[in-house]
Amino acid sequence: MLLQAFSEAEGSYVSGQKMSEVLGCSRTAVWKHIEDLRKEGYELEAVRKLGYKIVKVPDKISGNEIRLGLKTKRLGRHIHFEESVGSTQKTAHALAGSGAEEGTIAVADQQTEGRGRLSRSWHSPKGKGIWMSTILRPEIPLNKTPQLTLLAAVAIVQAIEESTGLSPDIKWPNDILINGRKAVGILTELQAEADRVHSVIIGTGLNINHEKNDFPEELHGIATSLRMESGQKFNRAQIIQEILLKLETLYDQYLTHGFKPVKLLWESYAISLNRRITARTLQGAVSGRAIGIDDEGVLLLQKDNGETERIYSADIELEG
Ligand code: BT5
Repeated sequence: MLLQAFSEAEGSYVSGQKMSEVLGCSRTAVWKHIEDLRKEGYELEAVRKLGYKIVKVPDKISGNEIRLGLKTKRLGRHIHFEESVGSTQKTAHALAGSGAEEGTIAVADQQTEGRGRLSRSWHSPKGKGIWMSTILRPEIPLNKTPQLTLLAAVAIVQAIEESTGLSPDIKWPNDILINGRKAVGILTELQAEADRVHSVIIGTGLNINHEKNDFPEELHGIATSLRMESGQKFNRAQIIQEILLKLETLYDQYLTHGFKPVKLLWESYAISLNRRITARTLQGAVSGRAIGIDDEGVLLLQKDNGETERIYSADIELEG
């Protein structure tokens, strides 16, 4: 409740009077609540006659920290947080199935069975990253849903740029790389009937405060974190807020203006375009030049014989 008052104050001071009203206690009892916040890791500044203001939020994501200062209208307004969970995708599927509102997020401090595409696993250690699934309910045909993976990738890149000054690249369809190593994976899953999308669940795994040895041996050389790339630690809740804000802005734009503006942004961040690549699909490997994505988000690969192949789903290897 007290945090709600700080959130509404949008970074300015909350007076003792206001706090005692919100908490329904005497002004002298307010300090006890302030002490509780300090014990939880909040740093507060007190100024006579003005009251208190939060100057530092602890690196926790239990819901309150995400809400405090969140600037979105819909996304992240309902937060389902768990310390440890199998997979936030699973939680979000259950929430979506029982009617959760658009914008609901499932987030955890740790995942024990984090997953990637094709049942691959996603390493999600405690307290190091963002393991989050966002429920969207767009009224779009099924074949357009891959566009949302690309949209999410753009939003996350923008949020990383804004929060850290780093310059990530997107590798089609769902990897975000920094200096060639993977910092983010996106997993988009659907609840749909033949002709109707009930929900799109966008899973985001973002490595933030890992040091090299926080990754298992097999990921050394492949994976990286924002900390490893910048030498700085980051507040995860603030990055979640930034992701949700960018995601909401782009998503609203997408719902009114379609995929075109997202596509242009996506292309500006893509490192997999205009290069020779090998796409490994379930049907086998195809090599050629990645010449673009079409209006549905499908990758267009020009083979050596000049034919263009449409790639719907694959792992991409960049050559040269
Ligand atoms: C992905 O799959 O990149 C999608 C990952 C999505 C994870 C989020 S976390 C929140 C939500 N809940 C879930 O359970 N999942 C989502 P894919 O393109 O298949 O890549 C998986 C591959 O990335 C693995 O086989 C490893 O090689 C590598 N990998 C695993 N963990 C990683 C990590 N933390 N950082 C970088 N690479 C990793």
